[in-house]
Amino acid sequence: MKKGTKTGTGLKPSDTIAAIASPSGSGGVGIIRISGPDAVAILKQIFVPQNPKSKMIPYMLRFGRIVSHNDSKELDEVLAVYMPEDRSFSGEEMVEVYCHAGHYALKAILDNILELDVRIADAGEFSLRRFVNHGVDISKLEGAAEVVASKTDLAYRLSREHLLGSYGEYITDLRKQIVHLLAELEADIDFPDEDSVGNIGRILLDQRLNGIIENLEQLSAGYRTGKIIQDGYRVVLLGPPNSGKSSLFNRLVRQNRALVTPIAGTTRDYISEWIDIKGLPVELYDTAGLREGRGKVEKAGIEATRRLIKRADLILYIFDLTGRIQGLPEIKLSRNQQLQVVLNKIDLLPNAIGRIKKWQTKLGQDYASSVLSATTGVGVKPLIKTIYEKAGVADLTESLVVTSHRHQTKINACLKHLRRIQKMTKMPSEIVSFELRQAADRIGEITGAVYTEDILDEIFSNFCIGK
Ligand SMILES: Nc1nc2c(ncn2[C@@H]2O[C@H](COP(=O)(O)OP(=O)(O)OP(=O)(O)O)[C@@H](O)[C@H]2O)c(=O)[nH]1
Ligand SMILES: [Mg+2]
Repeated sequence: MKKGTKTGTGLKPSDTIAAIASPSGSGGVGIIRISGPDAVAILKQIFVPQNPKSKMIPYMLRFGRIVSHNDSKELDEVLAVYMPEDRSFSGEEMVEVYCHAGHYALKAILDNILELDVRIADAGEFSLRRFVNHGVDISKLEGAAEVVASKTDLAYRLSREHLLGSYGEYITDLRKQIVHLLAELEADIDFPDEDSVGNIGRILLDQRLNGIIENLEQLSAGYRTGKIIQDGYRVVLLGPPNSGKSSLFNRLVRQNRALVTPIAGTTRDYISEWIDIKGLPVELYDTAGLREGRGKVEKAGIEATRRLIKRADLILYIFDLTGRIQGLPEIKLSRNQQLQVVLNKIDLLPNAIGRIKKWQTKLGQDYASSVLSATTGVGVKPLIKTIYEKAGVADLTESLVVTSHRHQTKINACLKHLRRIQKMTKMPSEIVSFELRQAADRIGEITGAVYTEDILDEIFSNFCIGK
């Protein structure tokens, strides 16, 4: 396993790679990217400019045809551009070809390129090369991937912050503080003295440490919110047959997405849709519930519901207010999961106070209930507010937020080492040094100030192909 620092890595690639960079499906324009020392040479073999006298000038688009390299058969009309290594995304010679977006046009051109001395790019390989050649902060590159994946405006704004680098700068600064502490400590490590801890002194060490730990703890605490904003808050609808799960689902997603019929057992397979509650991305699931299933299809549907329950953040358990008053079935909730009871069909019982009370008595104090009508929409707004409150997302307007599980793991690992020093008042200087170095390395792995090949693989393999 190679270890490296930002400059002078042994990772510099020497081959040329290509990939389709535009998303699959239909659209206006498809993009093919080529990066590496032979990018221009490859283009020359397959591109015939409209104007034969036109020259290859960096960043100037040229119109022409892509032809098959072996029989000169025309594959598409395209625009092509060349970017020199000092001014390209990957930090290598790069070419982009803008062709018609259809899958077959793109594939024909790419196949044609891959028959030359070019390899298909791995996921995230253009970004990896950018990191290796330009030393760009990894958290920025991950921010770019988050921008693409953003599900609401708020998620987009957060990921932009990561992309623009203020988050990475903050992390870099925290690491600098640790490294600085380490340097001061090691200046005098040849004269170990248990009480003074190098030439810093225990009191000063503790003071500095506490400050860093506090900042890291704040970052770590924001992760729950960051994760929800990035990945979404998962809400699963459960309840007896015919209680109105699908009706409520349709009401919340504002379209007739799920089948609704008076027949019990209408929904078998679950469906899901995204909704946006004040920037909170909610992934809502309509399910078959947990009824005793008869038949293979029913059973499979209920099995799927069980799996969904495990992954839910919030369960909305829907009862028909007018139906038989019953308790909740046993559902094992983990520490972070919540359950909210919904009493539906209030429109059928306008004066239902007595009946609502009976339901609440049966269900017990633990479960607050929302009373509403999926059909008329009465009481749905307060439910939406409840969902938002249950998600418990902090106000994010100003703080820097951790959205990535990888970063959170590194921050916590860093904290673990720093807390060890904090806890042991009589720690020999060498051990303090060791823990500080570990802490600095872990947090350095967020931005790529410190990395191993394995870490890079893990990070960039999660990126898209062509990114
Ligand atoms: N009056 C009234 N009827 C409702 C309401 N919600 C649902 N219904 C009716 O109740 C019946 C069942 O509704 P669904 O939404 O299909 O119920 P479900 O829980 O998805 O049912 P399954 O998928 O079969 O488990 C349909 O006839 C709906 O029109 C409501 O708020 N008021
Ligand atoms: Mg249903």
